[in-house]
Parts: sequence; structure tokens; C-alpha cells
Amino acid sequence: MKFKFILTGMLFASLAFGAAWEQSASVQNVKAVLSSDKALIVGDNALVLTVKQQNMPIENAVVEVKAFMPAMPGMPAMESKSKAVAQGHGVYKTSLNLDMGGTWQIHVFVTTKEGKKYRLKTSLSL
Ligand SMILES: [Cu+2]
Repeated sequence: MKFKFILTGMLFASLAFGAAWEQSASVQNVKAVLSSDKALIVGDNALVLTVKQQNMPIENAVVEVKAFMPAMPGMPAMESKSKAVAQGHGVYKTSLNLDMGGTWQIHVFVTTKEGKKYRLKTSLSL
């Protein structure tokens, strides 16, 4: 009974604070959840990243997000990179520019305060 109550509470919380867009990326035991309050658009997008290692927030890391699209017929390769600002508790904020619709490859670069480097890969369709 208690377990069911907790699950219901979690569902309510995720609906109440649900993001319009969310995507996760991971490598080894490091996971980043990228989200946006608004649906992604062509142009600048405000992103929130939650970065964890073994489910513990990674604090004071250097976090960068790169979006890129390989060259296509009649279109050169495109790339945009932004550095995220730490908000505490493993939360980082940044603004990512996506210059056109299509599929973007997303790499999240995390350098921990101990100097360990991770590259987390995902993609998004715009
Ligand atoms: Cu393109």
C-alpha cells in the first residue's frame, strides 16, 4: 500500500513538472537527462541538464553540449557548442542553437572536478 502511494506521488510530480522535451544520454555509469520547458525550435533553446554518476548528482563539473549535423547534399556540416552553467545538485543550464530542422547528433561532454572526462551521445529530431 505504501509503495503504491509513493508511485502515485512520483507520477503526479512528473506530470506537474513535466518538460515539453526530454532526452537522455549515458556512457558507463554517467547519465545526463536533457530537457526543455518548451518544445524545441529552430533557433536558441534553453536546456536543463541533470548529470548523475551512479545516481548521485555530479557537482561542479564542466559540462558542454555539442549539436552537429553531418554535411548533406547542398548543405555543409553544421555545428553548435555551448557551455552549461552549474545550478547545484547536478543541474546545469545552457542555451543550444539549432540552425535547421532535421536530425541533430548531440554530444554532452562532462569533465568532473577530479578531471575525469566523459562523452555522452544521443540525437534529436527537430
Ligand atoms: Cu542539415
